[in-house]
Amino acid sequence: MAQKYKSVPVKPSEITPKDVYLSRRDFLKQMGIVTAGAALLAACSTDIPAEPSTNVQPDTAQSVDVSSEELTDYEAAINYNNYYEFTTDKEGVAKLAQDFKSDPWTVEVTGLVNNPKTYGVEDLLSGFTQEERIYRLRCVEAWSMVIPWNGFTLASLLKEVEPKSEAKYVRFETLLDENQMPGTKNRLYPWPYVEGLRLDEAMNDLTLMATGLYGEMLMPQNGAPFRLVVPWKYGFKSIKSIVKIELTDEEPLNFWQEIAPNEYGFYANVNPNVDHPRWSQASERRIGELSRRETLMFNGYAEEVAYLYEGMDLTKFY
Ligand SMILES: Nc1nc2c(c(=O)[nH]1)N[C@H]1C(S)=C(S)[C@@H](COP(=O)(O)O)O[C@H]1N2
Ligand SMILES: [Mo]
Repeated sequence: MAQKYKSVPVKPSEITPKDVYLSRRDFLKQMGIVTAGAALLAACSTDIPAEPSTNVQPDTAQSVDVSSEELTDYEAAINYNNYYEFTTDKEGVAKLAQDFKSDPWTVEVTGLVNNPKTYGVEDLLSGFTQEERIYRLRCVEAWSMVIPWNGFTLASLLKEVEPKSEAKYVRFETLLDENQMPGTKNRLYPWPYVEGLRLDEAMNDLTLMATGLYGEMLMPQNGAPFRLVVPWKYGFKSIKSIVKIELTDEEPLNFWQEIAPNEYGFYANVNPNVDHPRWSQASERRIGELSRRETLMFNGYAEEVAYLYEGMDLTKFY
């Protein structure tokens, strides 16, 4: 399969503009752009996904006039963070998270390792080589972005703690703090948020511990101070605000698997040929574009990661 699927590099034109991605509210102030997007969507609504995208050229914007009602719909479409600890309302996360305390912070690295260690913020920011990585982020809900992250490879951290030979998986845990995270008072969800990777996936060079995006420190709604980014997997694998990393010999049960095992698997590799039980995964809505894109095998990172799944039947749900 490594030869069957090729990697597709992110082109500069694919990068989700910072204003679209980060400060949705500020972006709205550029009314021309916003209204143009809304107008075009209203004009050709039949084949447009429920949540329209945004990146209409400013030139076009000048010539289009729409009402403010459409603006509201448009804002609902792009005010987008998934962070259920705050709220399930994508538009509400940024505001609820604005006072989140991400410093002081510790990340405990424990379990089947020779050198367990608890890292502070400075240890992680200065102890590992910080890089910029431009990655696609493909949510299981079939929308996507392209984001320039800052961070260091998870591999560099794992090498320092030295996984034991019995270690086969890595389990990650998000902070659970009811006082700061109002969504966690909802007992219907199995808090804390947990994710997991196979150790070889965790050691892959693409797997990033993100500390920032667009050259700035991570914002709380994006998972400050440290979050995982696993670009070939659906977005829910990219767990936010990590407090604990544990090396184990058992496959961790992740948050979404626990909630709906028939809909969310452990591997959750982006795969256009395996649909979600309730929707197709063949295409996606790229934030900033008007028409849908075809979803790429392994989100376009096959060359880097297909070897990890040799022998697995990729037509099956994992
Ligand atoms: N702790 C935690 N991590 C999380 C989530 C969450 O609800 N809680 N949502 C996930 C989902 S579904 C996606 S698509 C991405 C979204 O990341 P972004 O808001 O930075 O774009 O975060 C992932 N990490
Ligand atoms: Mo997601």
